[in-house]
Amino acid sequence: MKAGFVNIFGKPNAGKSTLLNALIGEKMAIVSPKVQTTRHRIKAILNEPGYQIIFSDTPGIIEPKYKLHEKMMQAVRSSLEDADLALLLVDAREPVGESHEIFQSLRLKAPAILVLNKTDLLKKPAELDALIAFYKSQPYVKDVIGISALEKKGLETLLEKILTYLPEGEPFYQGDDLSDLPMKFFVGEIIREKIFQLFQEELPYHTTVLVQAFKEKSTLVKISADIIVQRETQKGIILGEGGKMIRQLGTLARQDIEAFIGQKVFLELFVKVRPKWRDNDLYLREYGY
Ligand SMILES: Nc1nc2c(ncn2[C@@H]2O[C@H](COP(=O)(O)OP(=O)(O)O)[C@@H](O)[C@H]2O)c(=O)[nH]1
Ligand SMILES: [Mg+2]
Repeated sequence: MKAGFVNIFGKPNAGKSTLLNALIGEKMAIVSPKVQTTRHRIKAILNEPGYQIIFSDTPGIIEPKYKLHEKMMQAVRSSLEDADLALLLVDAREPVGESHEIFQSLRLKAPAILVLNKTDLLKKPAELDALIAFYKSQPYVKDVIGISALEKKGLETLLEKILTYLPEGEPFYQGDDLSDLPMKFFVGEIIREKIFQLFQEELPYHTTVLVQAFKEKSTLVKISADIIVQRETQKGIILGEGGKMIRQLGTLARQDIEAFIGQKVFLELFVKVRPKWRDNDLYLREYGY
């Protein structure tokens, strides 16, 4: 039996959350074309005969600008500590070596596989060669592989490579749970994803979601959630004219939550203004950061 923690690191937008979802075969982590969508460390468990892999998605590595960012980088650090294997994810279109400094600064103790993602977007396969050559010569890299997380290409080879570095051991988690995080967390994340989809520019970055209630009734699940923003004007935007935007948000989120939990959902959303919540320790703790 093999078992261990395989943690995914990389710059914002490299495709870390997409890769986690593709490896697990379920949507565990929200994805968006915007940077800094992922704020937590999200563990997802892959149970197969002969092995258990606990994958962790992490926030993209950035220079912290406010306290929320510091919490996000703490999530990255905790993933560094328990990694048995690191997947260092790079957008294959980036200039050779652009992520190199970040990876060096991680001071990894675990072995690392360098994963070049988004190869579907390269025009010529030769474009990969320079990247592969560069990273193969770095001491912290054990192996290099090109994949497309979006098109699920190269994932079987990646899994084989992962298994060669996975330690022998008994499973860390029993049962068939996909994650160590509660359902409330995933519901909040789905709502956050829709906010990233529907609203432009800075608004999603000023927003968080707190699921207040998740009650299983006989025929449906009743969920109520607060959408937290920093300013009154932002509340107005989320509500929209005559409540148009929040209704649309509610519908999109409800559909995905129903698909995720496989049950009918009644979803209630409230918008609350909490000035400067991103820099307030008490609020950050209350909202799960
Ligand atoms: N074309 C292409 N797009 C990808 C691939 N992987 C991720 N993306 C896209 O890149 C964007 C960022 O992905 P996400 O997983 O949120 O990146 P993260 O910030 O590293 O977690 C999203 O729009 C994804 O659909 C890939 O292999 N090919
Ligand atoms: Mg992400």
